[in-house]
Amino acid sequence: MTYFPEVSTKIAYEGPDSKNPLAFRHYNPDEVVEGKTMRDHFRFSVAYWHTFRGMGGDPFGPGCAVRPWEDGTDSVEMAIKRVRVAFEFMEKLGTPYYCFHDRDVAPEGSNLRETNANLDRVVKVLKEEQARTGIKLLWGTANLFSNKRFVHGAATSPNADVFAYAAAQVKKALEITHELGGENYVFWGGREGYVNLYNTDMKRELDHLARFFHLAVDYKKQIGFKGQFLIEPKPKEPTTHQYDFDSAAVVAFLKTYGLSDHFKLNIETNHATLAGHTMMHELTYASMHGMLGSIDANRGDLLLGWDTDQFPTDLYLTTQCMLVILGQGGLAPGGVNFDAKVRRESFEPVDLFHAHIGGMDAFAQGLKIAARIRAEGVLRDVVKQRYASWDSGIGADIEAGKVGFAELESYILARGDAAPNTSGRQEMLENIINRYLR
Ligand code: XUL
Ligand code: CO
Repeated sequence: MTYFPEVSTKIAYEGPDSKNPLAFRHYNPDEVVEGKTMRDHFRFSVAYWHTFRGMGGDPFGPGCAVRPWEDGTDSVEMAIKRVRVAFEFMEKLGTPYYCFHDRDVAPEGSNLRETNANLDRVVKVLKEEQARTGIKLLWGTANLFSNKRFVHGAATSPNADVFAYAAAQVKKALEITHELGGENYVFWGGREGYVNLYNTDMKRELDHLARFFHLAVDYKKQIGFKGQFLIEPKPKEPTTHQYDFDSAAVVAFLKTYGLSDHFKLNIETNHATLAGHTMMHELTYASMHGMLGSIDANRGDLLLGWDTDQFPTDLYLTTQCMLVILGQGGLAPGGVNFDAKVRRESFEPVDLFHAHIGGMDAFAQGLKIAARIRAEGVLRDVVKQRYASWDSGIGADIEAGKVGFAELESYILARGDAAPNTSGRQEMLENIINRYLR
């Protein structure tokens, strides 16, 4: 039985000159760049929710995706069949990982006990398919936002019972992620945030969120789960003020509440742009704190300005991502998860292949470009030179904490003025980057 007859074998690497739209032109899993194979650099992952649950619905109309395997039910039997579809797709595509929310893979029952039983039946099949194909779980997560009980949030709900429900749900999600050998576990804020301060005790909600994370850390230890915990920042949507606004807000939150040793960040491109940042900014901020753990690769449509979750194809973007990722020596145990969906107009199953192939190739090309830039050391040398005044003399004394305001005043009084600045050379540097962009 094949669910994707239009792709008869595994997508192959055919090299940059290939004109075959169902082949990789840059992603060559065994090719070594900076001492590591492309497979290990990226640890590419398919997002179960977009790729196997997304039907292309939008606020103006229902989904119109053609998915011949769907029988229109939300039954456990359909969920199990969908697992087979998913693994056939991922095997043909050659992605070594996938990610899911609990509710993507199995339907809710009429109470938590039934819901968990549904999940257990599907997890058994996920495990079977993982063993059959060697495809692994990059991360699991819990959907704490779709059900109406989460209308006011989950861990930050004003209703303590909802907090308890969310805790029970994450407990189970951690257990199944552990059982499936998941290498990370993600907390995306969902509805953790607020719309109006007239009805919101922000301090109390943030305290509860921190309590929730501490409980998760405790439970992780209790069950011996060794995966990395990740928080995924997002500034808005669905609430006006999402608590995990951006990298800086999340790092500050984690440090404030004594959680920073237990979490890293999962940075998503379209969330970065919604926060008014570039992806490179968000990655750099997390990385400089030693807290860049994984990425959700996608892009927004800057003309629309909401979370459009498109597949990444922009080489500047992927080059910038790879400059930061190479700069910190890689992402493992994290990876590059395509939190991206095909456009509503791209409704055929084969479009799922085109989308992922394009994203993987754009990252592979970005990796090769970034590696060439790094090999020639252009940016490194410019930055080093730009900060040279800190390497000796008064700069080194300031950094070493050897001088205070009085000494600095004497220093400037003796010199009369600060040494002249040098140009930032932004345009020259942008031109240099273009030289590598091929
Ligand atoms: C929402 C989003 C989520 C998380 C996982 O914008 O990115 O899908 O990645 O909950
Ligand atoms: Co995401």
